[in-house]
Amino acid sequence: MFSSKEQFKQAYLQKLEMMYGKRFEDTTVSEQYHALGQLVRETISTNWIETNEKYRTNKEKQVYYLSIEFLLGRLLGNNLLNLGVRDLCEEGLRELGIELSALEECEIDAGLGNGGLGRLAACFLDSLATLNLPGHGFGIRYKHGLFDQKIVDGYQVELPEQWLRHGNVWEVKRADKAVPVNFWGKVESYMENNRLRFRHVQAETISAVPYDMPVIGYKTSTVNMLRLWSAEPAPYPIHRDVLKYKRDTEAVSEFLYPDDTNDEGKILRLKQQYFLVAASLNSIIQSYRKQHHSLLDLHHYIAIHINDTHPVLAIPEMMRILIDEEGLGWDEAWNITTKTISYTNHTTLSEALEKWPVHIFKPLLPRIYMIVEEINERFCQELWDLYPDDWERIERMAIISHQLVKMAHLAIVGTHSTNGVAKIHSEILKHREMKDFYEIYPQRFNNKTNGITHRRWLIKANPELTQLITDAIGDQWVQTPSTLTELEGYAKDESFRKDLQEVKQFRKKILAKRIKDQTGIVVDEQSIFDVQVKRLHAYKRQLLNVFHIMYLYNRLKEDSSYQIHPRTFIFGAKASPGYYYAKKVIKLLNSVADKVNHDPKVNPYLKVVFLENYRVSLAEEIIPATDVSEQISTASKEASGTGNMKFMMNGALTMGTLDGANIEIRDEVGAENIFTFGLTPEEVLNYYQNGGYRSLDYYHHNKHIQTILEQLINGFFPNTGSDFEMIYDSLLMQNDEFFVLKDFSSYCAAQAKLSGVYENKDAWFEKSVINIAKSGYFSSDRTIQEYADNIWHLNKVKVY
Ligand code: 26Q
Repeated sequence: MFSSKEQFKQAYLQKLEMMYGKRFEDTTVSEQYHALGQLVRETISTNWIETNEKYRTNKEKQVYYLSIEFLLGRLLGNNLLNLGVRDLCEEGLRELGIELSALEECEIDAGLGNGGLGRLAACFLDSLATLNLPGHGFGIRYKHGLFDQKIVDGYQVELPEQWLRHGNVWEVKRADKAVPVNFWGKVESYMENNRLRFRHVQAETISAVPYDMPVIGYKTSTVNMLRLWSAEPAPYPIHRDVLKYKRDTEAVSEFLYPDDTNDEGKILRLKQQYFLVAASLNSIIQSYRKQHHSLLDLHHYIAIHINDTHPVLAIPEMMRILIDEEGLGWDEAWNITTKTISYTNHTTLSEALEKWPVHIFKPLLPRIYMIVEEINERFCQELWDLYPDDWERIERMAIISHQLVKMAHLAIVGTHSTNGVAKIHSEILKHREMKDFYEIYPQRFNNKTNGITHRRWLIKANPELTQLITDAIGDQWVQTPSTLTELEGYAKDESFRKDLQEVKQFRKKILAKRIKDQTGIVVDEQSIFDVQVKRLHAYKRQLLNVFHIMYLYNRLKEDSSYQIHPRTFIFGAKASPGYYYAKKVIKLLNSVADKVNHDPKVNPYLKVVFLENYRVSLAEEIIPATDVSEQISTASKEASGTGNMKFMMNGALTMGTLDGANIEIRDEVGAENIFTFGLTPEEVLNYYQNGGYRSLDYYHHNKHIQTILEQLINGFFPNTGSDFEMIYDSLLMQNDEFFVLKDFSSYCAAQAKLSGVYENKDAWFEKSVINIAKSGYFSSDRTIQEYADNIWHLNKVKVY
């Protein structure tokens, strides 16, 4: 890397002038950003090559993490941090009159994901490289990431995202490594050496072109790879309508699909999934073949992980390659495939489990469909042997039934490991959602509680807190985040708590400025910053949060002696464009904000802010400034949550239900250092199973609820017409599927308790210290080490 500041400055100036053919003084900030990015990428290329060489010559086992999403965010700041040259560059640039932060702001987030699942994939890449584990990501190079959100008159408007408009300095196109991917056509059978064989003919072939990005470990020479595939026309298209072919081809990697569980069965999405899988497997097996003679022990050298069911076609695709192209028999191929591939489940919401109609699947992927049918038939035969005559069970568990292909069933049957993402979630999988499968494959099921990279979410996002921690306990926690527990001793240290309070205050000031600049709203920096930022979903219950705000508003209005500690409620949330209900909740959030922010009577106590276009880079500003982290999903519905961990690590206290990883957070910090409320997962599941909840009762017996619900429809919010009728109906006519009314009182009580604690800063910051001290467990380094040890069986590889 750069040996000194002077050497860096010299290299940087040279790069800048060479790239743009003008004098440094005449370059724009954007050019300065691109030059720095390129310089960094070139500087690590030796390590990148060496890492690859090492893996290849030592025949190290490698894992390939297949994911339809990688929510990377910005890369410059993180890469400099991981290379250990951030400070040096910052100082060097400053001497040239350049602020590093201004260059960082030039970078557009790589927003190739919807939320948790995509961000988890990004954190995992960071941990793999940092732990010197041979692991690479495979994904799609969408031309447009998740839509940009604007709020107009309180309504969400979506604009196409354009992260590539100024190019991407971190990628290298490898046109020579393009691979073909086949769709449509038909399957022919033929005899060869007395064996029945199959080939896919008359297919439409498109080309998958890889763009590779380096994944740089923290203070290590390891540089792994993220390979993103772009769909391009094949070199010699034989087509009647070449223009249509080009358009259809490019459409495959044009857009990231927004997470929309109601909007099933889009053919282009299935095309994307197979495109990712076919391109990745082709490339993995090609490079394996260069080193090894036999495919029979492939699983000793390669692990393939599928991030949810989106890449589940890796199973039949691998079977196809082994059987049709390599000439293996079914049983040999099945043995290798199941021993190579493993699967993570991220949801138990049954409506979110992927199912593809046969009439879409079969014509698009005829050979793959045949293989899935064969897998299904063999599986059903096994079930028949185990449970003779139990038709009901076999129908329930089949991979294909009622003309639908059930992707989660294929994933469990075709892999050696199925894991959930938090303890409670893994238990629900075993004992409820996937109970039948657990009964026949108990050894396949396991838990890997999610984690987050403390490098981006603490060291980079919150340098002030990082310094404070290091001043107190030294810096070994940076390499070994579990040692953050040494901070526990400082919970009772008054001067440490004071310093922590100052850091929080400083970060709140920065966020307050951002809020002012973006929305014009002036917030009280002494108020409690109460934050809920995440995708908008009914089960995440942003609605419960809004109702609490309306409750406070109503009480302040009706009773002038009612006093509360001032609070600023901050929201960020994107709704899937077709998710009508979620969009109404966004409108409601903005209507409440309007009402509250313009009412002088409640204004000293309440402010509501909706920050538009929530994304990774905005999260990095919000999270360090947060006092209260809202994690209030209906118990049993949020598989894990990972935002909860980011907030905790930055000293926020959690207001949460006993759901997902909140439960493990409580177990770590102790019940006195978290605010919990509401139904337990067991209670929720029991209500679903046995009934017994009547939302109308809560409406009739609670006057606060009554007032709030009436306000939705009685003109209380000007110019909203019938906007909120759907919300009203979902609560009263459809019996409140997510128990908003049921949990309301318990939520308000927990919030009142929290307010009380905040009055006593000593008590509050004591809890805050404990939260930071116990957050080390939630580092993705711990999670990834568990995957490496128990699922992938990978060894660390030191490059130098
Ligand atoms: C489905 C159909 C059509 C188009 C898109 C989709 C789609 C896309 C993305 C469905 C789901 C997703 C993403 C799901 C997700 O982010 N799940 C979250 O994963 C986190 C990481 O494990 C958990 O912490 C969260 O609890 C879980 O909700």
